[in-house]
Amino acid sequence: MTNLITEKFKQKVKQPNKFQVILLNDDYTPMDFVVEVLVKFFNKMPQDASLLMLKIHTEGEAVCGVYSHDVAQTKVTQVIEFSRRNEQPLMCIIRELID
Ligand code: TYC
Repeated sequence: MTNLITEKFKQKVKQPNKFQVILLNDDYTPMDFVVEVLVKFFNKMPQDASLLMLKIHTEGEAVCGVYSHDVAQTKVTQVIEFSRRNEQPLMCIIRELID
């Protein structure tokens, strides 16, 4: 009975949506620069960053991290600003994770 009442009045807690931050391959950005971005903005270890960079290079894209919308948007802005300041065309996008 107690359980029934608890169930009936239990608040529905909605989990916040998650967003993948994805780096895209291009023909121009140096591999070392992409590794630097992965270490600097996605907190990857250099060895993991190298493997992830190669995955993007061969497959066209890869997920670099999953975050709340705010954090994901900030990562995209930081990566694109840093790339343009260094005259690189590297592209970074957000994709919403559907559950
Ligand atoms: N394809 C690039 C090159 O051959 C390297 C690269 C990897 C560029 C990943 C972008 O997101 C990227 N120099």
